[in-house]
Amino acid sequence: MSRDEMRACQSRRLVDMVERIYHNVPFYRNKMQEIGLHPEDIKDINDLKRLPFTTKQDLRDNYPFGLFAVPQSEIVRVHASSGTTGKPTVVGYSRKDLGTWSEVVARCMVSAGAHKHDVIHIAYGYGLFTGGLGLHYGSEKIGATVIPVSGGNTKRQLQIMRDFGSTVLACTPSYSLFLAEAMEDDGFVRDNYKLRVGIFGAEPWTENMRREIEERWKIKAIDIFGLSEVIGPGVSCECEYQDGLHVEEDHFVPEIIDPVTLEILPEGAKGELVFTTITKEGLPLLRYRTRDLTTLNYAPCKCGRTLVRMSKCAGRSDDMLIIRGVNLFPSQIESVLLDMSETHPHYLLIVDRVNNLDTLELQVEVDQLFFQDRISELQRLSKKIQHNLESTLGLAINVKLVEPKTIERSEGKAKRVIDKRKY
Ligand code: DLL
Repeated sequence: MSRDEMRACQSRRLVDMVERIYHNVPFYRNKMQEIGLHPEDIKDINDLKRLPFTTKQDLRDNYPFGLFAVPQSEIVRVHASSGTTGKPTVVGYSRKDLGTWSEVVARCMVSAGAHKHDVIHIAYGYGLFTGGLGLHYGSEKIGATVIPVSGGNTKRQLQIMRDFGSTVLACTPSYSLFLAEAMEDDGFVRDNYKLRVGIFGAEPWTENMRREIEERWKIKAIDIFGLSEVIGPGVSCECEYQDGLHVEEDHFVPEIIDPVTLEILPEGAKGELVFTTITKEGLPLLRYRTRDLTTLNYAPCKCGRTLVRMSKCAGRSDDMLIIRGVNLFPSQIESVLLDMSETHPHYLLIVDRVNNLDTLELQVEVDQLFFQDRISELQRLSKKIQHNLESTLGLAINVKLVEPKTIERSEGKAKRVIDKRKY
């Protein structure tokens, strides 16, 4: 599509979307009424900037299904990702949304160089996380042979990839390096694999990491981006030129704003990525603040695609961490600790990457009374904290108990996280 055609398509879809959410979602109707905006005021895509923003907090306030725009009977799938505290962020899909999702992921797979003769090994987690099932249906749509391995059990992953002749690997970039290392350690031989492309995302990664993956696996490593709230993986993806991620902008309209002033920034400026979903039925989102930092480039790509490209995401404007592909807010740890009487909410999280796998150590201050107890009691307590954290966050964290008042206090914002990872 030319830019004019794309804007015409976006305009039609935006007008329709605003009409739908105004009438079907009280939250959006109230927000628009507060600023005196009516659906008929939105005439084309240029009016997008007049509409209000939506945030993760809005999803939380309307937990679990309050922002859905169709009756529950029309929702055919639910996924979830981490919220800022105890409650997850819940997303719902109508049947049409699942079709859209398969379509955008299929486009991503094709732009990454995959086709119907490929054997696609999906090692993203299957379940509430959108990675596994998102890549799954998009890969089926292009007619490839899909292997739904899901995460974990590295030896088995390697064996299946080798024996089934997998040609495409889909997982987080750090796990692909972990697999490469395990392959060498376990005496598997690269030449016995048919892998040619990797489709990696769900966490930030650098050009250095790309080079390392490409050298070790002798494959082309492609970046795929997405977030559950917008649809899951498939919001954008690189092509063979690896020069920015093509945004599926006929479904998800991107804007870049200054995260502080909320002003829209000019093309090429780095800022926070905002998405409006113009075709989704289940959970349409108006100007959703992703908190991801990137830039947009509207120049057509060498591959011929005219879709706007976003640069590799280089960070976030909030404190969300991504650990082995799992999103983690420090506030989630805090709420687990606050629920336990033996600990204080004074903690320090140390994140590192050892052999390409993220590691987490949590130092927690224990109540003085408790600290005088026997070692076995302390061990029991640290196991209990570890268990509570794992069952709430879905992440294994190594817990180290420390005496009261040993974690440095700060006069300003408490420093809760030390991230030693070098991407
Ligand atoms: O991570 C969806 C996904 C699955 C994308 C598989 C790609 C592959 P969430 O769990 O909701 O969804 O996490 C979304 O992860 O806001 C970014 O901060 C980060 N993220 C996702 N992809 C990339 C990427 C999935 N390619 C959050 N580069 C987003 C950098 C990424 N960050």
